[in-house]
Amino acid sequence: MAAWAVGCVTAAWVAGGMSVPQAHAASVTYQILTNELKAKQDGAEHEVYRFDPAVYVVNQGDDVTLQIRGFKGHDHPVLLEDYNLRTVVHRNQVTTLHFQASLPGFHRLVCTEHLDAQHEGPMEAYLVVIPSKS
Ligand SMILES: [Cu+2]
Repeated sequence: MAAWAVGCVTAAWVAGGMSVPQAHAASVTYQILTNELKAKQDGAEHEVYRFDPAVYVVNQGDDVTLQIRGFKGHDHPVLLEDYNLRTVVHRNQVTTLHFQASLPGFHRLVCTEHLDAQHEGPMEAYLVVIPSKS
């Protein structure tokens, strides 16, 4: 039930974002935390790092700022694939990725140190750039 409710909220939010007029580029800022989840499995403690939130929807041409606060973990080297933007997020610091959303489509933001389950990940997020109508 909880997962269903979250899915509905996300879907409604994404649908709402797609109805935003696209005549003018906007400045969009997302505030993001590096988060950590822990669970016991088979008697052992496991950790996974995450971006929170992890979905960023913008319109093509928007001026986008991702402010990533290092909250859990030490250093997180991050890469916004396709845009080829890299930086390192440090604990207790806010690191900014600033760019124009020129490439439409679906793009991953990954931490290159926590890429998969073997490396306390996957620590990845998703930038969705809605194509302009022109
Ligand atoms: Cu990381």
